[in-house]
Amino acid sequence: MNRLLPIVALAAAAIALPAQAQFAKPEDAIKYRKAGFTVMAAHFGRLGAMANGRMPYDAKVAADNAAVLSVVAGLPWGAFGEGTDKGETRAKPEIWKESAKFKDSADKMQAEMVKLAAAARTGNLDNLKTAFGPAAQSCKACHDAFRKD
Ligand code: ASC
Repeated sequence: MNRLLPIVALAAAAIALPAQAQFAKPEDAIKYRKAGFTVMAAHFGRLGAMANGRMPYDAKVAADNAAVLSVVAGLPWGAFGEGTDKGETRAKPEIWKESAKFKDSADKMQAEMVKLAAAARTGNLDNLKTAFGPAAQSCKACHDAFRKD
């Protein structure tokens, strides 16, 4: 799994790009991107629990969770297409008004998740802790700027 990770990440990036055209309805895209963030929250939460000592550190569990994150982090972005600003969403209009800034934030988060996965693969808890903070910050920065509440 670990040796395949760069290939898996590239594949995820490649399928994420044309994803926008793959949704029949805006609601489907909204549901898809929310699902991606929900999956991320589950896996990121486990890493946070280990980094903060709320869950015993297990190097393999950490590496597996981070590997999932580094792939799923590439998926939601193709689902912010036209017409997906309304409906069951907390997405702010700034996503579409400041799309370059939004893309930078999304890219930053993905880069942090790749770094987190690399840190997790070292099997060292201190490395995981070091990478976790900036990764969490990259989630928060985007939420603060682009998500309601
Ligand atoms: C999580 C989660 C988020 C981020 C964010 C980090 O575990 O669900 O949205 O971390 O709270 O600041």
